Amino acid sequence: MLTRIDHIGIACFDLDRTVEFYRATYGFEVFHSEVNEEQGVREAMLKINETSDGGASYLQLLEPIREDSAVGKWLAKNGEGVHHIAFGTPDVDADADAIRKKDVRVLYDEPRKGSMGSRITFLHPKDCHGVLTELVTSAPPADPEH
Ligand code: CMX
Ligand code: CO
Repeated sequence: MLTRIDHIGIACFDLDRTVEFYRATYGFEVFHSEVNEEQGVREAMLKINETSDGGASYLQLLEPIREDSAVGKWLAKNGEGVHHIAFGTPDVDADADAIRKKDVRVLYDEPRKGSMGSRITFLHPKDCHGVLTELVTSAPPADPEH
């Protein structure tokens, strides 16, 4: 079951300048940043609020590290802007399977690695009224005994 807006993915040419815009304009700070080689992006997660399902909502600022990545190609065609939305779920495998049965193309056979150890998959924008849609299950909280 999809229980929150996990994040909005925003494509930008210069991650550091875009982070600075969000800090200076709204006061949002970087909660986490990483490079996701598989997705071809350098990214910053800005935490906006916690959500009633125990998760949180973020802005995900994305700068391509390769021109032929999904974000690199999209930026070349469209310029900067909102690239995708992501819904959070406790069980991305189950939700992806259920949505696949509704004749919506799920882009990956199995979820892949997303921000902060999450597992993610995507739905084809052409099957979602023009919106590239991500499903995400956060990593479980770290075990305090280890
Ligand atoms: N939002 C809406 N429509 C989009 C889109 C987007 N982000 N990206 C592509 N499209 C549309 C294009 O406009 C195009 O439509 P037209 O045929 O009408 O022009 C069509 O989809 C095909 O687009 P394309 O430019 O030929 O691109 P591809 O088919 O090569 O790739 C997609 C599109 C969705 C399969 C690819 O972007 C993808 O695999 N995305 C998932 C992975 C991803 O986005 N990773 C980055 C984020 C990582 C993260 O969130 O952690
Ligand atoms: Co995302």
